[in-house]
Amino acid sequence: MKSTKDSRIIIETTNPLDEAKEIKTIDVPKSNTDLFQEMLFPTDGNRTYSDILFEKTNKTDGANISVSDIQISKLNVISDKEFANFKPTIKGEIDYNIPLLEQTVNSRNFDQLKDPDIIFGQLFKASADYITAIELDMDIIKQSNNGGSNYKLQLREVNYEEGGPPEIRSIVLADLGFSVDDLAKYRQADGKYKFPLFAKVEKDKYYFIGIDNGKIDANQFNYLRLKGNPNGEIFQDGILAVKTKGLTYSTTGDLYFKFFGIKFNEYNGTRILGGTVISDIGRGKGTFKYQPRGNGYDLADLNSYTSDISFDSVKKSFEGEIKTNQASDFSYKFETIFPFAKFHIFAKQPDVTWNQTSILYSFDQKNWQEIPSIEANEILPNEQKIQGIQAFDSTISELIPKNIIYLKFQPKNIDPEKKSWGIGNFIFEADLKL
Ligand SMILES: [Ca+2]
Repeated sequence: MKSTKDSRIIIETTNPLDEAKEIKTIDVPKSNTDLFQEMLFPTDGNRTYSDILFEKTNKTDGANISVSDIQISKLNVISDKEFANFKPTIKGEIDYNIPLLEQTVNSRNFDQLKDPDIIFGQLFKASADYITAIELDMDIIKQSNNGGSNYKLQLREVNYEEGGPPEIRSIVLADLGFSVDDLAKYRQADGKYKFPLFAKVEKDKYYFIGIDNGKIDANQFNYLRLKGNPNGEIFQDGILAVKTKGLTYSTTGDLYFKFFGIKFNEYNGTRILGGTVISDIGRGKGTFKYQPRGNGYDLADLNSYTSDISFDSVKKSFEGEIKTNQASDFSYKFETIFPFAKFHIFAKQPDVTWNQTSILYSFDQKNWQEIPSIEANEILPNEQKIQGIQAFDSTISELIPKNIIYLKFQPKNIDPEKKSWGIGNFIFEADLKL
């Protein structure tokens, strides 16, 4: 929860008979980011409660409070005296805004994008494994009605050895389309433009970030004038590059840029993936629960993925493309901290016309077992009935408790007529021994 002002709320369980039982009254400090709150509480054994009520103790204190991602777990206790021994919940919180590499001199204008069919930008050596955003500095040169067509901000692979000629490759690792009219939403208070662009990269390898104006009618009255440093010697780990008609040319100078990356939560050196909650439920038992959060960075939680894999935040689904002679798969590695002997998978096919999916699990990445699925019927909110949708709802028990499990997702019995495959509403849960 977060609040625009210091405030205080009372939290109660209630039911339709208006019977209420207070869980806790808590102070909610002013905060720009969500603060995690955990409460252990007994219910009244003779009553059934159906709702949780959050209420400000002073309705007129002017604080705007938001509460999100509420979870309730049933605890394995007999008396609330046992609450004293509970371990605090471990949550995977990721900071997506860690400053990485930057070059902040912006004294020179670069006019390359006023010519048609240009890809122009910066080669750089990646300084971390993930990129989440890039900030650029530019002037928008436009005539009144030219706002509609799309530029593309692209992160591409390059062939480059220091000192040699660069080659910007055709493989686009991540891209973001935007029109001149969209730019206002990326504009920062200091006038720079910060674009969200997620990519998993290899540290110490060179990449290209730049803008493709191929869809724009570019000329001296309609272009993006990028800014940077005329002295290319100051930033050593990269150069400016232009690609046109399939050929790459290097040019003197470096852009103004700031890259941002990710920092995962760790617990005793183990990375906790973003959508994870590890909870104590009492008497030596705990639960591990993971589900993608749909915040645009869900690929960061994957252990591996082929370049065609994307996450659709609206459909809450991973999607891959089926192409002849090209692998399409992704995998998770879950480290549960505490051992588990039983786990549960829940998932379903995002679209019944897509190719079905195999989910395999392994504890050593050598022996893989397929997780069974069924074909279910689903009734949509508009009462349309869908038959034969692939669904996973499986519990698997292991004799020897494990701390690490790998899950691999790939298209099942490929039908070459189908272009897409994927998985939606995915949840992984394990019963932990604390
Ligand atoms: Ca340079």
